[in-house]
Amino acid sequence: MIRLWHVPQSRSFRVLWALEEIGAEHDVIPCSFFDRSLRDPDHLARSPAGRVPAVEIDGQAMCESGAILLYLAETRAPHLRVAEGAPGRAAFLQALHYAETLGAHLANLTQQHIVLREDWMRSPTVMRLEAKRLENALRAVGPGWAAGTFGVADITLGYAVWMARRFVELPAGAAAFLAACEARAAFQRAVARDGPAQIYTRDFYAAPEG
Ligand SMILES: N[C@@H](CCC(=O)N[C@@H](CS)C(=O)NCC(=O)O)C(=O)O
Repeated sequence: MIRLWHVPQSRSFRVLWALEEIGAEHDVIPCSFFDRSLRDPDHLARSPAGRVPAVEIDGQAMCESGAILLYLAETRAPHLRVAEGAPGRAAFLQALHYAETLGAHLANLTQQHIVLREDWMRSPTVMRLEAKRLENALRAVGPGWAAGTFGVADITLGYAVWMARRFVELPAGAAAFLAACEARAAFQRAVARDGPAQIYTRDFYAAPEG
């Protein structure tokens, strides 16, 4: 049995979506950023930084979403990854990790717009710069970008683009890529199971004029 500690809209959505794609039996343990449960010693034993996702899988704890997705593919769904030595492996790895380039800007924008609650704490310059850098990074993403066929790299990227639409107008290629992700039945099932919004309560967070 796989157990997933999950906060709606967070990176644990990547794992939720992957589990739906695979059809693997699992339990979801809903968590909150607001009740300090992620700082409990039990949770810190699973995730030393006190974050989500955390999983128990095959008798071990894991807490890095990219590693969890790759492990799930290797152990349960080889069609969702490109194997070592197979054609397309380099593009697959590139896409899997390019999601982190997008993720760095998303984390900064989330911190500026949402985590910092008072205007005096925020930097309009950082908000504009991060939105611009996110938009530029998104220009590399297009339909079938990851490896030609759908796999876990599309999940890491798809989640990032899904979040990015709250901060920037998506370039055409990224919008088409997201539309393909959103059309997947497994994505729709994961959205239905995600839970009430905890992070993003607005559809769009515009950068301040400057
Ligand atoms: N590299 C980790 C990052 C995990 C992470 O930062 N998760 C965020 C939610 S998206 C979190 O739990 N934040 C809570 C905190 O920082 O206290 C991954 O991809 O799984």
